[in-house]
Amino acid sequence: PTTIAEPSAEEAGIRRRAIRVLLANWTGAYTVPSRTLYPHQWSWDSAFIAIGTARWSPRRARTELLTLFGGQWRDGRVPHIVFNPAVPEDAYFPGPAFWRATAPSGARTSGIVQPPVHALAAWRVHLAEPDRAFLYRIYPRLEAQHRFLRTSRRMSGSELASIVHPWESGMDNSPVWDAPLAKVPAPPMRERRRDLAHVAAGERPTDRDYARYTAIAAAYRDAGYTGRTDFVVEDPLFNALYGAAEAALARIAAVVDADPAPHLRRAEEITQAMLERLWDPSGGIFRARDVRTGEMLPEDSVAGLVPLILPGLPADVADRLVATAVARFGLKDGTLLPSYPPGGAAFEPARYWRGPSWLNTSWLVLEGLRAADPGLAPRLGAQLLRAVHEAGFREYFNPFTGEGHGCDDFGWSAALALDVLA
Ligand code: 9YW
Repeated sequence: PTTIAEPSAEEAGIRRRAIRVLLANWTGAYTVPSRTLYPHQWSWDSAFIAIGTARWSPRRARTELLTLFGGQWRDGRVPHIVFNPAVPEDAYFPGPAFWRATAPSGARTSGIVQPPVHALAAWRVHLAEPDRAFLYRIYPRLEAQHRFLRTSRRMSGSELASIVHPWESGMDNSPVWDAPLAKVPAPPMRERRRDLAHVAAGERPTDRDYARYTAIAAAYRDAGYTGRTDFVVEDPLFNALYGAAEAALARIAAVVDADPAPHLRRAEEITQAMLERLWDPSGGIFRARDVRTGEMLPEDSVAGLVPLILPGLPADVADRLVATAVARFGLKDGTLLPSYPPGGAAFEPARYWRGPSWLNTSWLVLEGLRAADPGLAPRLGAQLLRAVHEAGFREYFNPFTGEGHGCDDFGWSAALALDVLA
C-alpha cells in the first residue's frame, strides 16, 4: 500500500490562510491581486491565481480565466488590466479614463499586455480537474492571444515577441530597464499616484519611473495601441512563458481535436530564437535585447533564469542557468531567490523589482528546476513556504531576512504557495 504523507501543522496552517486570502480577494468572477493596491483584474496575476486556485476549487479557477478572456480585444490581445466598473476611477492610477479602451464585451481595459502564462495556467487547471468543455471554450481565445503576439509583436524579425512598455514585462522597475528608459523623454507627471496611499515610497518605483511609464503608455494609446514605442525590448521571461505556453497549447489542442503540430513547431522556434538572440554564454544567463538599438541590455535579473521552463532547452544551457542561480542569486544559501542579483550595483532589498523576492518568479524557476535539478527544486519550494509562513502573503520579501514588503494578502503569493503545497 502507498502511504500518503500527512501535511505538517505548519503546512495545514499555510493552506488554510492561503485559501482565506483567495476567498477575501474573490469578487464573484475573478480574484483581485490586492483589495487595497490593485482593485481590478490583472492578466498574469489571474493566470498564477488560477494555477493555485485549481488546487482547491477548479471551478473558480476556470471562471477566473474565462472572466479575464472576457476582456480580450478583437485583435486577440489580452489587456493587462480589466477594470471593475464598480470601483471609483481614483482608486488606481492609471485607471480607465487614462487608457480609454473598451473591449468588444463592453469591459473597460488597459491597452498593453503582460507575460503570456495563460495557456500554461489553463492546462494546469485542466490537470487539476479534467474538463474538456472548459478547454473547448478557452482554446480559441488562447490561440487568438498568441496570434496577436505573433502578428503584432514580432518586431525584430525573429520569432520572439517584443514588449513595448516596462509594465508588459511584469517587472516594472527592474534595473534591466534603466538603460532603455533613460532615453525616454518624460515631462514631470501631473497625475496623482494612488499606490503611495497604500505602500511606503521606498518600496515602490520612483516618481521619475512613473513619469516615463505614463509617457510611454500615453504615446502608445495616442497611436491607437499599435506600432512601436520609445521602449521596444525582447525580454527573456516574457518569451520563455511564450514558448512554454505554446507547448501547453499543443497539449490542449490534442484534447480539443485540434492539431498540436503548429504549436510544437512554434515552441521549438521560440526556444531556438531565445538561444540565438538572448542567451549570453559568457554570463550563463539570458538577457533582454533592445530592439531599437539591436544591443543586449547590460543588466540582468531573475527573468534571465526563467527560461529554465522552456521546452527543449539544451541540457548544457540548463546546467549553466542552475550554476548562475547558485553563484549569483544565492539559490543554495537557504535564502529566497532575489529579483536582481545582490552583487549588482542597483540592488535594493526592499524596492519592488530591484532586489526583493517575488513568489511568481521563484515559482517559475522552481518549475524549471523540477527537470533541470530535481535535488534543488524542493529546497526552493521549502524556502518559498517558509517566507509566507513567517511574513504572511506579502507582495515581495527581503531575500536575506524574509521580511515582507509591499501589500499584504497578495493574490498570487497565496495561490502559488497552495500550488507548492499540493
Ligand atoms: C503597478 C498586479 C501588478 C503585477 C505586476 C506588478 C504590479 C502594477 O502589480 O504592477 O501598479 O505597479 O509589477 O507584475 O501584475 O499585481
